[in-house]
Amino acid sequence: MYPRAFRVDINPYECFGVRLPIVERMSQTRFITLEGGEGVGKSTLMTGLCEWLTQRGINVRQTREPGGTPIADAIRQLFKSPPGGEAITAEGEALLVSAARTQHVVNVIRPFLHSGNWVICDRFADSTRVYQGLFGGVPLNELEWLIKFSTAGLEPDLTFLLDCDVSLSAQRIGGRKSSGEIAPNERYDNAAQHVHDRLREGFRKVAGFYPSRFFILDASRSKDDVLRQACKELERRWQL
Ligand code: ATM
Repeated sequence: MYPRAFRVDINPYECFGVRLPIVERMSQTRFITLEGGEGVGKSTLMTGLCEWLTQRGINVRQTREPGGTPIADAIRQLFKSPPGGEAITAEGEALLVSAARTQHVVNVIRPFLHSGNWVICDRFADSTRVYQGLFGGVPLNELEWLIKFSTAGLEPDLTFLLDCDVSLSAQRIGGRKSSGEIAPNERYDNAAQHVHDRLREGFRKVAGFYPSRFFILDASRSKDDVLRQACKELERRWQL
């Protein structure tokens, strides 16, 4: 099995076997990430989760990668539309997203968590493991070092992987693009189905490396159903 980053698991709801009261349980901030290919419904789930948590009195901030700070947003632009038609290597991509990530972690994610907010991030290091690692061919052990360096060891408490058949997500993207709701993504839009299949397989594989952190959602269900599955998992994990 792929080596799991070192981490001490402590049950935050118990102290010497005594269950903490609800207020203390809810004051514990959480870092949640959403992962999956394009068109699986990450943005819709983000909106639903933020509303659901806010209704429970939890301060929640949403963000995304690459991006989230002015420098990281500039890197996102460079990453998504490389200038001069120059092909970027997978190693170059890994370094770019890592540079964006360190800005994001230090200037946005950690300060939000420290000031009592939960943070939900659309994509994080698992996207690097999949896009630049399993798909792009950068050895995972090298990426792991880069991820640890750029995050200073910050790991999500929970990652929702939205998983569905590639033909369904392609259909959803096609609809949103023709209605002008989303801009075309030059990098993966025109890729053949087998590319998207490999990305999907990559996400499922990475989820297998971290079984206790990942929760796989069946993204072929309706958006209400997907949100229900996710909220149920939040309730189960953290007794919200
Ligand atoms: P969206 O935010 O529109 O999903 O685009 C971000 C792109 O960046 C996405 N490409 N597609 N599809 C995935 C890619 N990406 C990486 O390749 N590595 C990363 O580490 C991250 C965070 C994103």
